[in-house]
Amino acid sequence: MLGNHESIAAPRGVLPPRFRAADGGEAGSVRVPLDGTWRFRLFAEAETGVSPADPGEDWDAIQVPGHWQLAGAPDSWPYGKPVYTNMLYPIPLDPPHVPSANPTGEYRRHFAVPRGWLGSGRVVLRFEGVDSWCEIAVNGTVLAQSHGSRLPTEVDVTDAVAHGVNLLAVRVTQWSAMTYVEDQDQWWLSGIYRPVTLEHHPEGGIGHVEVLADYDHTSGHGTLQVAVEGYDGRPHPDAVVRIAELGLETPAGDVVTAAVEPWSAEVPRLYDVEVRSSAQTVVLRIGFRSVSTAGGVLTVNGSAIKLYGVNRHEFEPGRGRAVTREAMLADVVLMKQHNINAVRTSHYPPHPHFLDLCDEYGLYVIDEGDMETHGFVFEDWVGNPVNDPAWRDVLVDRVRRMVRRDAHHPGVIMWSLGNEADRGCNVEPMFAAVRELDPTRPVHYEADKTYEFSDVYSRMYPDLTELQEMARRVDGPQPADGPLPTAEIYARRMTLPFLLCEYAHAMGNGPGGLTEYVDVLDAHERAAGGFIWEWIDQGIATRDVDGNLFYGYGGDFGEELHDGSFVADGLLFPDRTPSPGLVEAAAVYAPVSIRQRADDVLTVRNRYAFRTLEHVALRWELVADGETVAEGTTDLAPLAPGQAAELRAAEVVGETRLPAETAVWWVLSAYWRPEARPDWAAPEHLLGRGQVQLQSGSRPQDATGTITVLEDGWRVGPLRLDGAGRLVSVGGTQVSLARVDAWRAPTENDQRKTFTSISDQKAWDIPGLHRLHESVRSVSRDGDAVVVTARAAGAGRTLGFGVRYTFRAVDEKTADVTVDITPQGLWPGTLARIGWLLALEQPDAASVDIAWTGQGPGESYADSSRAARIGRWRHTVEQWQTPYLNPQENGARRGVTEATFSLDAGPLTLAGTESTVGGRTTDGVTLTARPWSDQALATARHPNELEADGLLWLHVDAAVHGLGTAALGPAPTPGTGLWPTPATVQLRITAG
Ligand code: IPT
Repeated sequence: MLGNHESIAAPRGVLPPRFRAADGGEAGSVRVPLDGTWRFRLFAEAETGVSPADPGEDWDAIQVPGHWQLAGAPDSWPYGKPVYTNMLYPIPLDPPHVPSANPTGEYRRHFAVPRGWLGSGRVVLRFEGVDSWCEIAVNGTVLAQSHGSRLPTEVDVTDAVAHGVNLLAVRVTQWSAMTYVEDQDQWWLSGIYRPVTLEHHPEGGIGHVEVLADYDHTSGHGTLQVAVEGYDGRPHPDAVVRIAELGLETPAGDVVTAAVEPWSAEVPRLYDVEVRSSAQTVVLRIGFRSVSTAGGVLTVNGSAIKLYGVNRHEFEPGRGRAVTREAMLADVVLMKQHNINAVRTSHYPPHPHFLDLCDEYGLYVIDEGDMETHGFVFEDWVGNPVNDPAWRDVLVDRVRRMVRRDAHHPGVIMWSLGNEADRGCNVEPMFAAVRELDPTRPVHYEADKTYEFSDVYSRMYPDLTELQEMARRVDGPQPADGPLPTAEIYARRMTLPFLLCEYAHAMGNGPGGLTEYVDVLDAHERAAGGFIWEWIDQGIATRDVDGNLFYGYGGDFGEELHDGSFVADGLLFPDRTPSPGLVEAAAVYAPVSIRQRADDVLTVRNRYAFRTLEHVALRWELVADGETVAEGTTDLAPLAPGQAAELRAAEVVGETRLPAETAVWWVLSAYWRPEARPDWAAPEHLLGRGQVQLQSGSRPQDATGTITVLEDGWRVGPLRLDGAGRLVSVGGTQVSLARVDAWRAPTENDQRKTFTSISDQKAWDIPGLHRLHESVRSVSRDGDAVVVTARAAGAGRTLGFGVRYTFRAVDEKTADVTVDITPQGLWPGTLARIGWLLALEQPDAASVDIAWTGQGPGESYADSSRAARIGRWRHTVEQWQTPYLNPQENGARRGVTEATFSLDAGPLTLAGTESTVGGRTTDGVTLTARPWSDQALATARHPNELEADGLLWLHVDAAVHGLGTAALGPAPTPGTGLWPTPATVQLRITAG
């Protein structure tokens, strides 16, 4: 009956798939964990020559669950190293064959069968996940061969075990025929990486439970039908179903109705359902809810919902996909804390405990099948298993196992057949199998562009124009992505709700443009929302030659083929520290939207689908010069879902007078009322925030101090210029470089060509912005000012900037500087920044303190600025650095009106700042400070390679280019990109 790891066959010797009750959900000791230390030996080929009867007494010890490649991480790599490829297969494309050199792990452990299990019912081994193919033997007899790395396997071992000690032997190959259908964008990691349990299936026990818990929003009634199977797969003859809380008790299979509270991600109301037979009791936590796509709108409980989602791979930097419960809980809590309400389990069913948490905390889930064949794209999909009948049973088996395992979870609102596997003859039977097992949930499949086998029209990474068209159902007669086979297919597609299963590629510094995307999704009923790609950077903890820890990506482990840092594209850093991108996502996804409507008006909108804003407290602040000078709470009518109210500053702040002559902002923040606040939310958890500037700061008095002519230059307040007009010192601090700048260390988004133009990096390379030189043309005295004119251009190039510096003294310690910059010539594209660059001599620049006023506290960019708010902040230069796994531009602070740096020579203050770009003047500048140059930042491959160079590098910019998501998606939109245009930076410098 058995084959081998190259067989294209569904698993053999295994039990039919069944549901998974949460831990503790099955009464009595029916599960014994077999996790812990096992014996292990790694072989070079699948035919290891080791008998399954060999107990491996003198082999190595290894921890199960775990991947063998990470057994010693981050310090040693005793069993090979991880390999990262995105679409590419790391083996020749030759299905079902794999290389003979095929790392294969032999696992051994002993186990005892608990007293009382033998002689009544069955004894079963359960594996939650083994990557990629395994052969399972007990006491020397091979019982099963299985695969489906992210799916469970159960084997009946009753007839093979005895009282006393039994030997379990598992052979696991890294490569198998199944590798061809598991080509997800992630690390190739092998082994028994999810838990293993020994279980008892008592005679007459509960084998499988199917829950139908529907909710009728018109009547407020729930309908419950719980179908129960015995372990033999047949309807259970005498199972009883009870919900104590509702006073319900009924034979299994019967339909009962009762007035209930519905489940939603907003209010995740669960009920305990007890399923009892004479032999066994199982408790499930269920939720009453309905899902529908009728009318082309995705609804839950009758209301249109928006999925403010993320794509989640399972990942821990030292453990790969062998994730702990703590990490699963951390993910769910972090999602809730960042206003995320949905998760696509990209691209496979997760550890089942994750779904228990989604039910409990309230997250909508698209549960995705374990199938991706992306690497066939390089062969124009020739040979794709999805279009080969030989693979049909394998692929149908996979979706059946997912649905059977997970269908009782209220959080799961949609099934997905898999990812990036194109179309073909096996899609229909997969779709039909899901539909047959569960007619209640919509099915998602993005990769077949006819969407014949999908209940939603799902897309990845379209640009805004296309998104707008799709959201409005006005795609032209033929869609942009190629003609569809028939008019009927096209017409049907138009009737489906629309969603973005991936968008806003969060690689490196980004995503930019989230607000623009979500505004379109919010504005159109057809749009069911979207899922940011992706949740967490999959950087693997490793060490450099000096023993410093860093997070490795593709290419750091000696792979012959790899896809570099494409694996580091999450909203969380590998250690689960939120990146600025996640902080921004929290602001954009906030359930209470607070946006500027007019100069002094904010609109508050309830974005919940079900809740009023009764649980929300609104707090206002008046912020003058960064300092909160008045604050209070304001009452708001409990807006119904979708409703909005306009608030005018004067009405909210009442009698409070605006302080004179300073910049004044009105900030409005929404928090949980204490009595309504759930456990996962901290008191300061923001449900929404908005701000408007009510008053501009007044310009500082004109500088009237005198300048001193020296033998070899000029003294202007604290500034020293040499005879050639170069700034050589500020107070007691030497200036190593001062010139205009227009470049940045390219982000990964900057590096990619967008769909329509050259990459930004290329647009900056052509004029040589990364090697600007400034040549002074004139130095002169103009009344009380020293005026220096210059031209800056890239070595080897002609394009450049006309520059005019005006220096004026205020007094001994203070001077005003105006830098006027005029791009000259015809430019190929954008600029990275436009402003003044200073490199100041300052040992240990990282620990310099910065006290500043502006939009903070974190970094922000023109198209990623919703999370920033006006305030007065304090950081070190080090804290201004964001350690993207692949170093690149980071750390910009916008709207900075004042900043004081604690230099060795005394405090240095930049104040009275103002920027003019394209004729428009605003308060403040964009400020960036680093202990290394942009060149060093661009050259480093990992943050641990960056070394302070004894200088404090300061960018004082009039503007900085937005971020966009061109690594996979559009570049910054015209409103947030920086195109060559005259700019002025104005600042007052005080030293001492
Ligand atoms: C898309 C994949 O679905 C996802 O797994 C990931 O690889 C992402 O790209 C890139 O980070 S597919 C792409 C061709 C649109």
